[in-house]
Amino acid sequence: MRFRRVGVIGQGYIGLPIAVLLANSGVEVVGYDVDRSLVEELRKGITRLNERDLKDLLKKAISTGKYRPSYKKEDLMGIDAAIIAVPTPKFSDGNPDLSFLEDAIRTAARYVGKNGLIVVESTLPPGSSGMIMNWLKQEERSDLMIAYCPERALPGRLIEEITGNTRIIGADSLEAARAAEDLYRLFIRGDIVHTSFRTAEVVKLVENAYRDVNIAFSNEVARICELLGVDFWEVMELANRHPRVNLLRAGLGVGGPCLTKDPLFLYHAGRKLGYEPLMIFEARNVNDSGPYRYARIVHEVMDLVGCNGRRRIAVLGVTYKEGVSDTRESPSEKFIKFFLEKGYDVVVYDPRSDETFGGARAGSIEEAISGSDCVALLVGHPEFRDLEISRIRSLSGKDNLILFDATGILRHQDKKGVIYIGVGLPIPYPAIKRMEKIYPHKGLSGEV
Ligand code: SAJ
Repeated sequence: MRFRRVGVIGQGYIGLPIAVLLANSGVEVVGYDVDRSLVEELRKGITRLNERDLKDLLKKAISTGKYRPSYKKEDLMGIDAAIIAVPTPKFSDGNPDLSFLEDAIRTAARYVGKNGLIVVESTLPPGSSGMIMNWLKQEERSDLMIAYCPERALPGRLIEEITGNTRIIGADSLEAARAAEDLYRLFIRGDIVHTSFRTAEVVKLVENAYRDVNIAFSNEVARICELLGVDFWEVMELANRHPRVNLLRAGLGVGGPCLTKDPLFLYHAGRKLGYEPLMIFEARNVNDSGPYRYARIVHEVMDLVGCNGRRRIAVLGVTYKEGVSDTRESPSEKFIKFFLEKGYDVVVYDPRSDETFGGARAGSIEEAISGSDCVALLVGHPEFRDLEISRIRSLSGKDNLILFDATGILRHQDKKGVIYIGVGLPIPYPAIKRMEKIYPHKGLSGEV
């Protein structure tokens, strides 16, 4: 199938890169989004996403006139295909809320030309294809072809991964599969593999659930190491020398819009059909409980050290992982809120984001640390890689500074003059070990 004009619905993390890549391949692209201010920025060549090469690709696509951002649905008129990249559904009352998706599908159905194609990139709960077919029927568009090509790109490496990764095309007709492949071949060089719509739904969810479960395993091993007085990071390094072992990094928790939600789609799908997927659920619980666990340990150590008066904690890093500016579902949020609720002064510094989750924003790392009783390094941004414990200590001006390191970055340095608490490292006070019995982990409920 030949594509002259394509609509990309949703101009966020996935929709925007795809729209500009397609436009630069010579196709006329309408990038539709409901967010008017976002569209106005895009028209000026400005993007909020800090992704390598994206800015240049956007500028080029605008200058050639092939890419047209719009908040008006009518601008989608005359498209041969629509790619849907709206936010993944959220849960409400244990069921996925598909309203964004429904709106996008109905919009596409009104503007895609006869016998055209709709491709969904957004993550779907298993069994969505039936619902999509139904919406198309209601719109009297049973002529349209439909395919599911779940995105697999890693934020921080979006362009590289969108163009290079293997793509799965899920479609229940050969025609739709071929049309989707023709469209995707215009901007990707990775392999393309065909399967059924439902298999593609499951594959997407399995990928993120797999990662979540694996990280939960590392987080659990790290907690055991803390109590056994063993260094998790050394255990990880040594175990990973086994040819068939690959432990992921432990940390404060797991964040971002994908791993925090996708495993639950899989969990609910199993549960609805009468099987309770315990491991997937417990992995979510372990990862979700991290911020509370470590906040409690830090708080308890503060009590033991006897920090009197109003306490001040400096939080370094609020994004959901290192090297990005995205703070969605960041574990830092729960950590910060714990201390705000306990009445601490929380001062936040992140070189990549202005978000503070209710804390006060510091303009520099020095300003954040100065006068703090505790410094919590939560995210391993490249900008924090050269931090030195001795400098942190002198900037704080405190004799008994508590230094919490969720990243493992500082673990090899001399800890003189600070009380160092690190994820996966022996817990410094015997009393803290008793906490394990007092507070078993509670994650998804958000209870402390
Ligand atoms: N994390 C760890 N330890 C690790 C790696 C990550 O604790 O060893 C944490 C991160 O700090 C972060 C969370 O996990 O809080 C998620 O980060 P990530 O880099 O693992 O993944 P995302 O959420 O940025 O992107 C994932 C990717 N999925 C997989 O790798 C299976 C990406 O390919 C998907 O396209 C994306 O989800 C998505 O949109 O679904």
